[in-house]
Amino acid sequence: MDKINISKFLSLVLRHKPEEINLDLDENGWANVDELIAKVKAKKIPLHFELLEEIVETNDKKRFSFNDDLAKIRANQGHSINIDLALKATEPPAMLYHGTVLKFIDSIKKDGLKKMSRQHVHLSTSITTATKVAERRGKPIILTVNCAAMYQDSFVFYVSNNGVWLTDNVPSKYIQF
Ligand code: HQG
Repeated sequence: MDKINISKFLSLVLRHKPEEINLDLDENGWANVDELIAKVKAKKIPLHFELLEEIVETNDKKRFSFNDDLAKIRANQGHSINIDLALKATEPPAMLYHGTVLKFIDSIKKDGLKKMSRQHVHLSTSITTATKVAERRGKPIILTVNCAAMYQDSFVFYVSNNGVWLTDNVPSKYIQF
């Protein structure tokens, strides 16, 4: 298994299915590094600490972080399991972007952006990033979110350690289609 595939497996166990390797995550999503390595190795995946460090550093989206003493690791965002990232509420930029595809547009016009299977709606600071997010699903459609108005109206925003903006939902009236 190469680095990319190991990284994908780490996304799976740190965001969605820790039970796949019987991994314990604390309420803030942290796993013990030694336990993670041992349990991944038990699946015949050749992980060791130096490789884990390399994956954390070189991951294209900086998906993972260590704590200060490198004893714990977690995914920065994107969880479907119920954990509390314990991020600080932060004032967002006036505009953020969300990349999606045509088949979802009617539903988004009606219900706004919903978190679907994840813990938050994910928003990007750049159109380029939003385009990449959308391209996973097809021809990109970029929605512009009026975060200044949302913030004015007391919606709460967070920014993950890797620069993804997170919020609970975005009603349609704040979205420019
Ligand atoms: C859509 C990846 C119908 C939404 C990416 C999206 C990102 C609705 C999909 C991160 C809807 C959810 C997150 C509504 C939203 N009706 N469809 N009311 N509201 N949707 O994957 O933002 O590689 O959960 O437009 O790059 O696509 O995993 O969210 O198409 O950063 O690190 O429902 O995941 O990062 O899909 O992607 P997702 P997302 P990683």
